[in-house]
Amino acid sequence: MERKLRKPFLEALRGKTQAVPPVWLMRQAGRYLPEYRATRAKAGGFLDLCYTPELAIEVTLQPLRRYQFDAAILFSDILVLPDALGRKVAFVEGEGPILEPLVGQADIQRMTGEGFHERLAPVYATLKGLAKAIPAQTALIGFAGAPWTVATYLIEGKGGTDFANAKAWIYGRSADFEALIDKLTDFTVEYLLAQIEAGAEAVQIFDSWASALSEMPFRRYCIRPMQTIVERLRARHAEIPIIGFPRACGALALDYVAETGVDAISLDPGVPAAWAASHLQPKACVQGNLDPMLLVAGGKPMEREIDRLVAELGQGPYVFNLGHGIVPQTPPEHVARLVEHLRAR
Ligand code: 1CP
Repeated sequence: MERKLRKPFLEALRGKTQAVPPVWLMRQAGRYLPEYRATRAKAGGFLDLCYTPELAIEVTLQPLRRYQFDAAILFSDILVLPDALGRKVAFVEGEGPILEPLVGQADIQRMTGEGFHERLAPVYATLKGLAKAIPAQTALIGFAGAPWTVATYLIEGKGGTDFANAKAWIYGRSADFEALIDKLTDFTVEYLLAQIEAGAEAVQIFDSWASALSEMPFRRYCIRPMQTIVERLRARHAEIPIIGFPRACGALALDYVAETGVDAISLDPGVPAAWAASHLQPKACVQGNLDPMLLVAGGKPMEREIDRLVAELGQGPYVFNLGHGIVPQTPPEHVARLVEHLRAR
């Protein structure tokens, strides 16, 4: 208990303002680090990297050796969940993930969850190893994709599209879509509970494609499943803080925070800091939201923006982060500068 209470990242998530904002960065392990690229090459496929605890532990620890981050995030991917549900998932170098698209109800029924935890056992083993390996002040984050975002990959077969097929399900085959979301919600809860039992001290749920939904489907397929996830995790592990990342959902962030009951909301770069401070921070810790491209640029423009964000958000519970993941062309020394600048203020 004492060990947990002293971690600044967990304290901030629990609503306690920290003198220096705790910091970690989405995709802090990844292709911008030469040591990641070397381990990745050794692993063979990307999924092999996720499912080999020794290597997944190694790449999780790589950024912690370079930078004083307050949290480590499990190295894995949101798409191990569909993989563990028996869908074909492939990661093509330089192209991102490719899945065999779901066609209909029969495909949904085939996702029975048989062998689910067995397939994910290496992920739990990674968390157990990390819980022992990370520094005492560092918190361990587990994560999953939100049902809507995972559903888009299942239906479209890839990310970042116009989501025409997923929306055709929403608007034309809502019973099928609902069944899919319910199933993903159930397994996401199962998966996160197992991560917590393996040592995750906080969890983040990534709804990266929340940006694609208009108001009513956002309420039904982003807010509602997240309410269920929060409720069920809290029922078993009330002490574990939950971070939601409904990326680029605009003013709907207000209802997302109020209705899901998340402990923290991770903000994309489009959210005005002063608005977040007055409208979101009274209800939840906020995390974010430096533009990842400013981290690529570095120098004074980056430092000024760090100062501005901390001035606006640092008066309340706040975790410093990017508004989205680190991009591969980021110079590692800019990350070092970010952390130094934040701590030297
Ligand atoms: O070639 C490579 O090495 C693969 C690049 C890569 C990496 C490093 C992928 C493929 N996934 C990851 C790791 C990853 N993914 C983490 C690790 C922990 C860390 O942050 O250090 C996390 C949390 C994720 C989560 C993830 N995967 C999200 C949600 C966050 C976000 O970025 O919006 C999403 C949407 C994915 C899908 C995915 N996996 C990989 C890529 C390149 C993508 C996105 C591609 C797309 O636009 O669809």
